[in-house]
Amino acid sequence: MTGLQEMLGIRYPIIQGGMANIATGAFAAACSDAGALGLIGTGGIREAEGLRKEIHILRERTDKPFGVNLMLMNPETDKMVEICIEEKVPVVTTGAGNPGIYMEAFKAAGIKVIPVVPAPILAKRLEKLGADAVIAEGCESGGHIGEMTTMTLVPQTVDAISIPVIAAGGVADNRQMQAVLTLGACGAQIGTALLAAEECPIHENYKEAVLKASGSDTIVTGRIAGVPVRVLKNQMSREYLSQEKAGADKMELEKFTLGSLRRAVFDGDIKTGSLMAGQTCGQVTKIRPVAEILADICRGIPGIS
Ligand code: TUI
Repeated sequence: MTGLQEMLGIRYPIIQGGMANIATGAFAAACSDAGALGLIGTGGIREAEGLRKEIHILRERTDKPFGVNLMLMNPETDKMVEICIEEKVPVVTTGAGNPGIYMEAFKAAGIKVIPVVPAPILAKRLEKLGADAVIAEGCESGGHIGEMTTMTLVPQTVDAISIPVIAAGGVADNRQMQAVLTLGACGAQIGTALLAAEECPIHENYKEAVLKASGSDTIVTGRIAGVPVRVLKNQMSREYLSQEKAGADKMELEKFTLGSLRRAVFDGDIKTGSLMAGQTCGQVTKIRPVAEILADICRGIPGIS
């Protein structure tokens, strides 16, 4: 046991990434059932009540612990916080911003709060505000990322705070799991490796693209003009980068990417869609059930039954 299993009531020290548009109630239920902490991702939910629906779907399918990942750039976040409290969600993780203003409300409701942090300084601030743990996410991850790598971020965050640290970014197999435990993490958050899960609800074309990709097939868009996001190289991301380099402003680029994640996830448009994926895509080579992926990552780790 690493302590994370006890803290969250789960079999494996693994949290499923709260991937926007992908981490539905049904997928989170499959991950919780298989022994991880499943998360419902709010990044793609347009109206707050949609979150309540996903929570109900999850609860119909499993009675295992789960959480909600609040993507803080979502304009519906205030309402979603209320819904998490009303629905007595056991764990909330946050991403893409500082959840400081919500901490008191979560604590008062007895909800465990685990913010995703891209830097040790933010981990320190959130520890003071009562975070129960943090997820230190390195820039190997897919989607919105910070500057630091997992290799540097995890040990520096472990040294900076006394609450548990969960590693994210670059963990997709047993060696990487052992490595982040060595760096002082008590577990890992897994996103990219779960894109290839049988139960993962993304379009077949997206899955195929992840299976085919090598570790050097991702790029980061938005470093100059917007929000840094790691995606697979394709027509869309190459075009974005060249427009960005040519000096396009944030508004123009936003127009260009509008709806692109949904196009990838739902329509399987692998040319003009945003296929978010981390650098571990180079290790993901077959479609397997979630239970098998988790068991493989955790094989041989002490205290796992
Ligand atoms: O949030 C993520 N990954 C995401 S969110 C997302 S949806 C999206 N779609 C289009 C454009 C942008 C996002 C896809 N992937 N990971 C957690 C994460 N949080 N990464 C970085 C951060 C972060 C950044 C700044 C957390 C806190 C933060 O704080 C700044 C501050 O206010 O101190």
